[in-house]
Amino acid sequence: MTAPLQRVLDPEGRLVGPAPEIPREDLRRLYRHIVRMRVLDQRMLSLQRQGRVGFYGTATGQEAAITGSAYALREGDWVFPALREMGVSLWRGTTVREMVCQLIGNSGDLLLGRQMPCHFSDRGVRTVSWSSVIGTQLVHAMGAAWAAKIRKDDVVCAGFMGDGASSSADFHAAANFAGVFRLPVVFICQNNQWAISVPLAMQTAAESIAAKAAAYGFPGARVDGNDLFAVIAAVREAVGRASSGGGPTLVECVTFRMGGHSSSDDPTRYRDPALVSDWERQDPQRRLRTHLTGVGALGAGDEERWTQEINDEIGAAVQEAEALPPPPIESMFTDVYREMPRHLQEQMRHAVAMGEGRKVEGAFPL
Ligand SMILES: Cc1ncc(C[n+]2csc(CCOP(=O)(O)OP(=O)(O)O)c2C)c(N)n1
Ligand SMILES: [Mg+2]
Repeated sequence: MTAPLQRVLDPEGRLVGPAPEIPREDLRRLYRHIVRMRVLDQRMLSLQRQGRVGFYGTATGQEAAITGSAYALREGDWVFPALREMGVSLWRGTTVREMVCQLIGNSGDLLLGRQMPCHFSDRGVRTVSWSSVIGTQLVHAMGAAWAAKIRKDDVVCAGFMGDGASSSADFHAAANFAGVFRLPVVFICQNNQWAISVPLAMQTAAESIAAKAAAYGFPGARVDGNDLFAVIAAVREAVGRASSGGGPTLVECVTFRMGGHSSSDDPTRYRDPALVSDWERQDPQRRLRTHLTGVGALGAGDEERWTQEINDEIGAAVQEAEALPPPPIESMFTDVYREMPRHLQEQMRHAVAMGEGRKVEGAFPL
């Protein structure tokens, strides 16, 4: 049987279940974060269209799932993201400037220009580097959770994935091990209905993604991913279970990717616009705004003021980031080995000289 969809805030912004405990000031911060993510997406996609960054993947429509998960995790927990979770790093304190530098891949980039744009991570806020290869981060999350368990650290690892990733072999390996060893891991699936052009119905014959947890012997929750409160409640419960030795949970956040898969995609070629309009009515931002306005947590002018502040923040970040030079050529070689092997030292010498337009005697060492 399909797990019921857990919902606290309906699409009209009415409470239809018990709301998780959230201080009023946090409610305002959470809403502001959703606004920040959305504005950032628009601004970064526009930079991409102008050729100022190479690639971008928006999370528009999925902000509640991302923000709610970030809020429910504890500061010391580790995050293993996929493409759409830059908002988790931002919630934890990564700056917009650092993010823009990563998109450009310049000398201000924490990742030294080594990752594709949007393939973001920041050790300072415990988000771990990931690869484009779908699902691999889940095995990493499971492995880190295993280490935490062995070391008796009270750390929960959150492995994020899309609906497409739930079909990967790595999902199976991670979930299976996590179940057998009762590891402190939470698998969070942002089921946005599409894996590029492949719709959910072509992705799996399972009744839901949450249902897959049963096969691995741990609970699966299926929540309305456009409902911030439902996401917070489910991820909180999962983090509590993991932290108290109860093992893993799979949380499926049912949501929708409002834009293309990435800046390289044109979803109008495979997706009915009526479906997009349907999901517009479920918009996570609007429903939270309606609710918060109704309970007096959001005042007249708050959103406008925040949008202005966020736009100013992004404008300044882009200006500062675009003024930075590329990473130094040496950074292709450094920060890989503790002691750089001799042939790499030689290659570095050649590369630096070539960058300066100098000739170096001798053959390029391979
Ligand atoms: C193993 C592997 N197969 C295929 C791809 C190509 N690819 C990149 S993103 C993507 C779809 C991912 O969909 P989903 O997991 O639902 O995440 P979403 O992009 O919707 O957030 C695919 C198939 C890949 N990166 N890795
Ligand atoms: Mg998807």
